[in-house]
Amino acid sequence: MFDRVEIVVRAGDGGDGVVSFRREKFVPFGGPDGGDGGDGGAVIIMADSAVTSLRLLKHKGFYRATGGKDGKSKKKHGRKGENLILTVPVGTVVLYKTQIGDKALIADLEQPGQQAVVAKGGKGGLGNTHFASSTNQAPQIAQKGEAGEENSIILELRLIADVGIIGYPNVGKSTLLAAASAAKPKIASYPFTTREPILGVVEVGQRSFVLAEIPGLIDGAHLGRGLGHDFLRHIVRTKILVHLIDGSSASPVEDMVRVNAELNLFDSALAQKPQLVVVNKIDLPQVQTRLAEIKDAFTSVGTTPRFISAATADGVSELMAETMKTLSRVTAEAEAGEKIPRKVFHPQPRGISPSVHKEGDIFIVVAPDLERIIARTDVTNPGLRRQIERRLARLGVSKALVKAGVKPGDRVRCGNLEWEWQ
Ligand SMILES: Nc1nc2c(ncn2[C@@H]2O[C@H](COP(=O)(O)OP(=O)(O)O)[C@@H](O)[C@H]2O)c(=O)[nH]1
Ligand SMILES: [Mg+2]
Repeated sequence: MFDRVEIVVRAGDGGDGVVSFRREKFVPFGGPDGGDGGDGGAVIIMADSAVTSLRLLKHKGFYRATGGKDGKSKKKHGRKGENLILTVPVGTVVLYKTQIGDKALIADLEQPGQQAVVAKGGKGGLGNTHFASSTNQAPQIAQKGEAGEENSIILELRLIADVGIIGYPNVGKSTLLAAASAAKPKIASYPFTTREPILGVVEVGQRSFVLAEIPGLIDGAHLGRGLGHDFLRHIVRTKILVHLIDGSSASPVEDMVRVNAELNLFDSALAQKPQLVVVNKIDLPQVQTRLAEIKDAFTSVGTTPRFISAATADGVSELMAETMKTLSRVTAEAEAGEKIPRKVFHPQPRGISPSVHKEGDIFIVVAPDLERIIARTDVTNPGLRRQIERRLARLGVSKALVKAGVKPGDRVRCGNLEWEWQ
């Protein structure tokens, strides 16, 4: 199953510290120079919104991070082991499996990028340099690296439905869910008063979505017979609905209209969700003979139905492929719609922006920031002069001067700098 996997994770061992002594020409007894071992890599579980299921992890699989390398002589430290990062869908719950079969929660990865360390890397051992003392100048001891942690963990994906199946009782919602996913809903005898929708993961190629049967909604559900909080959470989250209709019903179109009216009474937001209208039970002979008639009836109310048999799975995979496509489109549209135009803050130049005015024949540039710079500059230095001129251009002073009517040969002043305009 892809919504729950159990794996064993093992962090890398720390590298060993080393016993070694300096060897130098003409120095008969060098001091200790054994380097430390590197720390072992950790195993980290990280939520990633690009990952949609746990199926890339192997059930009962073994995942390990690399160990640290041993230290070397000349005080060289061993290289650290690399962390192993396993990416999982957002909404994954991480649990420890303890010896007595208990499960302890490690983390609930609800945000993209959220991480949980599930096995800590072993610390690298210290080299013999750390053990030198006044009484022991040639220590023959170094630490071994620590072993990396090993844990059995369980990853569970808390599913939230993307697609809901709606329709009257007995139209085949449970049957469709079972045909399209690995979920095992009760068929026919399923109590309509359920407070939790039955969920299944539907895989279409490399992608997947969560499909939920929404029972109990119709049949006066809008009258407020207590639906659980979980239930509501799921139906609010669904992005599209598969509206299932029994082909053997006296009037399939009327069924659709009624269910939609009921839906609207229950929650108008739910009624606004895009629907794929699906006529079920086409394996029945009495439905077979009416296919064209049913199709025409739907066409006359502006709807194009799909035809399936949930019982024989005829048309189910095609329907799921279309559902996946519609879901992707609706999701993309919703995301585009959420992009509220952000207020753009244009960076403002610090201080007061420069202004230009004329005093007699001289154009005066008032630019406090620039004046401060000019005051400290040797304005007779042509290199610095050019720099200041470039700065004036950048600050828009040159433009302002032109606008003020400056002509080549006019005098321009800024602070204690006066020059001829060119
Ligand atoms: N012949 C036929 N029977 C179906 C089909 N789908 C569902 N059924 C039957 O219709 C009854 C109600 O099905 P169920 O899935 O429980 O309907 P739900 O109430 O909408 O969940 C059961 O007896 C199913 O076996 C179908 O495609 N063809
Ligand atoms: Mg059912």
